[in-house]
Amino acid sequence: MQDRNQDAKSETTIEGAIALDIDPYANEFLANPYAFHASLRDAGPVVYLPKYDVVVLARYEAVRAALDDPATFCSRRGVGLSDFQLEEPWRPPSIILEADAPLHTKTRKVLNEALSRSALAELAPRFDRQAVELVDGLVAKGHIDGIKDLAEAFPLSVFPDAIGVVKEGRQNLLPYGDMAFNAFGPRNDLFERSFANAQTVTAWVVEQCERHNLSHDGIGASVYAAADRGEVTGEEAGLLVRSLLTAGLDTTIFAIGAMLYCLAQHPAQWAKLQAEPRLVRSAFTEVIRYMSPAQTFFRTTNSNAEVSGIQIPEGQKILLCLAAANRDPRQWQDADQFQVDRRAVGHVGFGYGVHVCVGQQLARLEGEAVLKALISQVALLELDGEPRYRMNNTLHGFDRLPMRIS
Ligand code: 4IA
Repeated sequence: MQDRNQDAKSETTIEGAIALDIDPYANEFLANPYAFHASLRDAGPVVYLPKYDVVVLARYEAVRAALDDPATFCSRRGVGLSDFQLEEPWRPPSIILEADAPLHTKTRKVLNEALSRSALAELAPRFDRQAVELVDGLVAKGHIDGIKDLAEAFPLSVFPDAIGVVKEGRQNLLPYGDMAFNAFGPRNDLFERSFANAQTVTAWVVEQCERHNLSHDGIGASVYAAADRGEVTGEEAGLLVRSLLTAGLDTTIFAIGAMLYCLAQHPAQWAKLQAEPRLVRSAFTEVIRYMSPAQTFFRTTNSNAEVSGIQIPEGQKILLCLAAANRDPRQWQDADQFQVDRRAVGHVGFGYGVHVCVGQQLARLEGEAVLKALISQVALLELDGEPRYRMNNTLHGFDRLPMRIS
């Protein structure tokens, strides 16, 4: 299997696609992707990367069209570089992310329900209160690490409780997310290093997904309630809770980190928000467009396909560069400018189509709670040291954000 894959690699070219010698998993790219994104977009609508045997779509229209055609661009062969039809995945596949209809339709309905706006409404007051409390404490400190002290601290203080996860062992959640998001890329150093404690971390997460380990009133319990109604099996409910724990924490941490960075780097935008707090919603949307936490996802062609007149064979891995699409000047005016009052709706930072982020209302609730607390409690927000990127094969954002806050 491995060898056949290698042979295929050396022989494959996509006629009409521009081949580029760019490595989207090199440190330079991951740390500072934007110039590379422009090269990918400008080379043509369909780019081919021989190094990984992947087709890249980086223009907004092309990315959105692929996401809108899940029958052709399928998810069940994995949404990372690895083709589950050729290689064994690192864990049993997600039954929502790495699934197509009809399985996906069934599981999506369950999480849609568990994460619906009405299901989340009762969490909002607690999120708002916790955010104000946390931010007040940080203002008292004056100097903070925006990542540790806020971007991580806030989601960790609300999300595991909202799902209903036990307190002991929660330190496993972030390493698990790091593994999962690295595993969508190649087996490079980042991947290998994040898997150092894979056994322990994975075993803990899997165990916390069992019904008896979850609180009775959390989102996890409502997923199991769907199993009681016969919508999924108990085993499937456990896998869906695993999806929540995989997808729900690193993403919001990176988003809040990006938000802090954007506000600190754009004082006029921060001032505009302070003057017009009703902009919190569009501001958070703009953060996701401008600095998309999940930069890339793959699809696999389920049949021979055509994109912009270029023939793509069945079984081809397609790298969708969401972050590049979100700054495509063909779609966005002043695409590289961060504007809190922009109509950024339509960005693909949460994906698009049937797989669009099922947890985005929860993510927004968290992001907006933090932003509202900043607006009401903070006057000055600025960097006072070098930010450091947190390197990951899929997520882009910060590891350290020294800030002054008062
Ligand atoms: C899952 C796209 C990303 C946020 C994501 C990661 C993992 C899962 C879903 C979504 O495990 O189902």
